Amino acid sequence: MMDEDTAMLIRKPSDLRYSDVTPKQVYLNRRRFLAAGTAGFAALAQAGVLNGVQKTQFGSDEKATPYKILTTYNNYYEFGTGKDEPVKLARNFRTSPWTVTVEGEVAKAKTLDLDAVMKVAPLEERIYRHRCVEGWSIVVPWVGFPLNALLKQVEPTSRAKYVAFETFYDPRQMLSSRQAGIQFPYVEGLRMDEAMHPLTLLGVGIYGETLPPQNGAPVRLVVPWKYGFKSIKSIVKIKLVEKQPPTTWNIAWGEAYGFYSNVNPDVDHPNHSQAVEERLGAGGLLGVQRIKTQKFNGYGDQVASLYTGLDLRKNY
Ligand SMILES: Nc1nc2c(c(=O)[nH]1)N[C@H]1C(S)=C(S)[C@@H](COP(=O)(O)O)O[C@H]1N2
Ligand SMILES: [Mo]
Repeated sequence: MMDEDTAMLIRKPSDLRYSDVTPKQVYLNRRRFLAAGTAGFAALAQAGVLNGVQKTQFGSDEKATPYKILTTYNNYYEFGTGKDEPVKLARNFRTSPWTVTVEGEVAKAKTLDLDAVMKVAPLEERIYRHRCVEGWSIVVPWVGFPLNALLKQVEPTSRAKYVAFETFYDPRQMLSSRQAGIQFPYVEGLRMDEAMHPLTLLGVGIYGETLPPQNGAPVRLVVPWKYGFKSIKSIVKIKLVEKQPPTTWNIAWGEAYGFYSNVNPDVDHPNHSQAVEERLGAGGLLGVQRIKTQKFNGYGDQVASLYTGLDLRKNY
């Protein structure tokens, strides 16, 4: 855990030069600032709200987990190893300016700023189940677009077999690897066909607003049929590669965290049964509901064919 000195380093004084899109908390702070008559930032009045989001039918029958739970119970080790820490320690995380570089086995490598990321494809709402390997689950109304829209833009070469992702890392704003117990920058990977699958999203918001820092602002991966740790937050680099890339949790504990990490109730984690899960906020006020975990987190009809002929016990 963190001592006070570390916390001081991480909590930078709030900086009012954020550009156009601003996480809700910053926006609200600024509103209070405005109300106090300190300075004029009227142009930022719409910050936080994402306009023109296409409502889809996707998952609309699911009951979304309340915003309060999604934004106060988080795994984001760069900002603390406790679920309640990221909301506090990521509060002043600087996510503007931001760029995402897409490179490697592509004909047209490019670096996009956040405005360009937002214009890759129309923003859609997708309500997805999310299952953490630790045994809790949530239902998230994401805003984002299929990752394949971005990958097609850079024109993958025939050698592109995997996609490697990397999270931003700044030791002045984040924990050290030693403090967190995992290697930074956080890295993840997908097989090319998984990355191109229409369910796989680049997420830029929840509940119609930009991502709060603790949820992986400004842009993160969302892979709903895999355990939560595959959905890497605050992405700065996407590299198309020939060989299966290393992944942070696999490096930390290989027997527990495989490359595939498809949700599978038949294959247990050494410390956690994967047969059941606790759905947060579904059992009344702050309560949880114990439910059976579904293979591929219930998305098997759409993704099982990706794994035909693959031993999912060996390739956990
Ligand atoms: N960079 C980074 N990405 C990360 C993590 C992390 O610690 N660092 N935690 C993962 C885990 S274990 C989960 S369950 C989800 C949690 O996402 P949420 O906080 O939006 O629910 O983020 C994933 N992405
Ligand atoms: Mo997780």
